[in-house]
Amino acid sequence: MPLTKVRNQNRFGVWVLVSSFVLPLGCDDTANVADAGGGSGGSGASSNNGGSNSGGSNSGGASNGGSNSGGASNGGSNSGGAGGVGGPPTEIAECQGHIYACGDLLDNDADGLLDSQDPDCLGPCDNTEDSFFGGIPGQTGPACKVDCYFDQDSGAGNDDCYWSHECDTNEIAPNYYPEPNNGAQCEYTGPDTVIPPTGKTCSELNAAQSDACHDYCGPLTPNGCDCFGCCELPAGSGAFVWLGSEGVTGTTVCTMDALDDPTVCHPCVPVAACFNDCGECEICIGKPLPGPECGEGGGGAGGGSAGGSASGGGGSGGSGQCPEGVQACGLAGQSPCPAGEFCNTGCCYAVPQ
Ligand SMILES: [Ca+2]
Ligand SMILES: [Ca+2]
Ligand SMILES: [Ca+2]
Ligand SMILES: [Ca+2]
Repeated sequence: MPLTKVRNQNRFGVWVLVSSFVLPLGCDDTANVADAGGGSGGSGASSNNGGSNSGGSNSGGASNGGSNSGGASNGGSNSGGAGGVGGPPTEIAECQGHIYACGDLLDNDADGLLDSQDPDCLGPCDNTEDSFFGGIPGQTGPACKVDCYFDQDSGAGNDDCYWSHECDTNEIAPNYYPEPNNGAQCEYTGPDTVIPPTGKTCSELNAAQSDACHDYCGPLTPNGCDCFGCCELPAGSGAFVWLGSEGVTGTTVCTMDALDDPTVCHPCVPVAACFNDCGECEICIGKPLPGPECGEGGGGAGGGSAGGSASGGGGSGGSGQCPEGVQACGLAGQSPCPAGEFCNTGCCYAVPQ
């Protein structure tokens, strides 16, 4: 699969990862969040407790859901949100049959943001709501080797994604990032190093991963990250850190507050072959939500949200928040993902099996 297709596929597959300063909401759904841009949203001036919501018709371009005539909203004071973070997920999101902190419908770190709403949650296979570290034992894999970071296991058998930090130019003395805890074991020795069991060089693996890797790990990979957990944080900064960072003694995890500290959030070089870039109108970690320039539908889709009988899943937004046919999620007024799917930086994708 060519890279372009992959990017398309993932283009908006995004966790609802928003920097804390644009997350003024508590757990109340929807929003009168008039900041942070976003579309002009549902025009549904509804009232609480059963007000009928006329819903937002997306005027911005081809919309999957089209104009939504809205449903009766039970609780949403959907004021026609001018963007802002959407309501909480309503379905448990499993990770290969397991339920972790970022898919359990609980606000585990009590910051008012639940699962995919929480900027520290990078998918249903993330077991920490208070850091970027996945927190699943063994998830970071054996020394040097990395497979799809956003699944539950530490092997490439299920995802066919192959990389080694021996290919990362940061793996040099004295720090050996992004795996300082393994010292010189993963030392970078040049782009022609062959990585078993692939028989391919670092250069080749950087240039191409298999279709199976793209198919499995692509929908799991948040905007701004490669499939091996090397992410631009915050989005737009040009700085990349490895989510699996554990410190030189294996005792620290990377958080939003520590992004500038390489001893905690270790630098990495993203793998081009499976990098999901952060598009201008996408939801990305640590970046303000898409603004009006992204189309009126930016935050608009779907009237009658918030537990109401949301008729119509809402348009996908004129901004092209998601690829055609993929439900948008995460912004004010957008419906939660259905059962069996999770909200990955703005789009609903099937949970990993
Ligand atoms: Ca949770
Ligand atoms: Ca939380
Ligand atoms: Ca996390
Ligand atoms: Ca795997």
